[in-house]
This record gives sequence, C-alpha cells and structure tokens, in this order.
Amino acid sequence: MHIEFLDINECEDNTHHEDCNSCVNTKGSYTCRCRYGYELDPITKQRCIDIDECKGTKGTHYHRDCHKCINTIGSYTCKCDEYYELDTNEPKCIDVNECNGERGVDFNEDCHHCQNTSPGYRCRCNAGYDEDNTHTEGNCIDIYTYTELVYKMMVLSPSLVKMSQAYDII
Ligand SMILES: [Ca+2]
Ligand SMILES: [Ca+2]
Repeated sequence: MHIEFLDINECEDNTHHEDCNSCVNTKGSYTCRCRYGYELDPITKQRCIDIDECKGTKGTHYHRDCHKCINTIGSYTCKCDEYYELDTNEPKCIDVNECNGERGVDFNEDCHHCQNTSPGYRCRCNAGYDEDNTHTEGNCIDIYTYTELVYKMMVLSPSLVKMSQAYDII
C-alpha cells in the first residue's frame, strides 16, 4: 500500500516562524536558510538565531583589530582603546589621526609640528624647544624654562650650591 504524505507548504502558507530568514519547504516540515550573522537554531531548525561573534576567536569570528567585542543582533561592534576609534566600514579599531584635528583640542597647544603615530602622536619642535615624545601625546618644552628650572633646583639644594660655589658657578 502506498501512503501519500499530504505536505503542508509552510513557506507558501506563511505559517513558518517569523525569524526564519528564508523558508525552505521540506516533506512534512520546513527549514530555513539564514542571513549572514545568523545561524539555524540547532534545536528546532525552523528559525534563525543571532551568532554571538564575540564568543568566538579574535581574528576568526571577529576582527583582530576589535579591542572589545560587543555582540549585536545580526552583527557585532567594538569598543576601542584610548587613541583609537571605530572604523566606519568594518567593525575594527583604527588609530585616531590627532594631527588632522584642531591644535589645543585634538593635539597639544605646545606641539609645533604634529606627526601622527599609532597610538597617539609625536611632535617636531621649533628651535629653542625640546621635543618631549616620551608619552603618547607629544609636546614641545621651552628650553629656557627648563634651564631656569634646573638653576632653581640647584639654588634650593644646599649641597649643589656648595658644589657650584666650589667650582665658582654661582
Ligand atoms: Ca551577533
Ligand atoms: Ca594617532
């Protein structure tokens, strides 16, 4: 005896799960094809669920330049470290070019010639200034102010004063 299955086409009837991205009718049932960023629910196989990319491996499931992965429905985004910003095209962190910004706002007021680095920036200074690029944010220091500071330190330190007197500096 041959029994003919009466198949209901849930895809045509629109009785499939609303989270089924693309309905595929099967004999006696249906399944789904899922959009990028979604996967088939392994239990029901009748709906698409968000992939938590952040639970995966950096560089494989989410971008290697994503500092802190934050899962979103259908995708993910990144929280970036200081001196970095989120790229507009990809979920990754890119260096901020502070030098393209405004003096005194995006880079130090005293930075004469800003040069972008990743992270931060360094400074080239005019004559009479010392370049201080030991920190992420470069700076230019007036040599005169610096010399004056050293002189004051010598004056305030008795041993140095004695030493300087011995050498007839003061
Ligand atoms: Ca996701
Ligand atoms: Ca930078």
